[in-house]
Amino acid sequence: MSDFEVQQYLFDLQGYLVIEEALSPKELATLNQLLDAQELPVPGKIQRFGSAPQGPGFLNWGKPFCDLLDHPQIMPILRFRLGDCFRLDRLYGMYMREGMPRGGLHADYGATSPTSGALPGEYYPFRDNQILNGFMVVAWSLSDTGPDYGGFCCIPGSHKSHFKLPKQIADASEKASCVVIPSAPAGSVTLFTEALTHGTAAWRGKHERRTLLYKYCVSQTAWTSRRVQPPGNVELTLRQKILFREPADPHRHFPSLFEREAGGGRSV
Ligand SMILES: O=C(O)CCC(=O)C(=O)O
Ligand SMILES: [Fe+2]
Repeated sequence: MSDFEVQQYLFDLQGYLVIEEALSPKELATLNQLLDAQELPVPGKIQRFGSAPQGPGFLNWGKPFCDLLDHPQIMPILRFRLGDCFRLDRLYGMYMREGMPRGGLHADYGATSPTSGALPGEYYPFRDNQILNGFMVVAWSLSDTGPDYGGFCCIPGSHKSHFKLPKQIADASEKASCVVIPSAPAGSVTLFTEALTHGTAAWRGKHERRTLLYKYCVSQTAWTSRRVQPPGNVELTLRQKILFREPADPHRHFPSLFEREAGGGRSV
């Protein structure tokens, strides 16, 4: 079995996947330095920074943030989930300091979602060995997160659940054995489907939590009517530019990200 087959299997099984050492030590250090240079306020009630759509968000903070848009470590997995044509829908960073409380568990698709009236299977359709689920989150860890610290938490396998999240679990997620905080050391990337029931665990780390979240969806779908703007000061590649296009039908009205002309190369 290739690494890719293992990643594919585990992603489908769990609804999320952590790839460690996805960033080189140099990439990681550069991103952290650029973030330090922003001199953001100490994290408090607001846990987010650099959000978009409200302009380009943190993409305006330098090319290294744009290089993550189509980083080679994530493209094959996104392609398996979203097909050849997908867009960047929104992004934000999360930062937390010691003692910050947890957030609520939630899912954007499936039994627990606000749209739980959707027909069974629509939130996670599986056809002809293709899983095209609407939204994927790519979360880059710029500092260590995991069971000893807090951060991203989820209920593995819940993207396929047919039942709504019980209130008992939602009210005390920190005590529920089905909720896990995956270990995602600095430099790793966590990919998850928005159909997964997930949330933010309280932060116990002495160090600051720093995660960059990029959210992608199939080209014909959008979360809001607002769009992430391309950064003003960084020249994007042809392929990166495609990620900013308006929603449209795949292939017919929205180009593939994996054609040679898009700079992706057919084997990516
Ligand atoms: O990483 C986290 O703390 C949770 C993020 C989240 O809820 C999301 O991306 O939808
Ligand atoms: Fe979420």
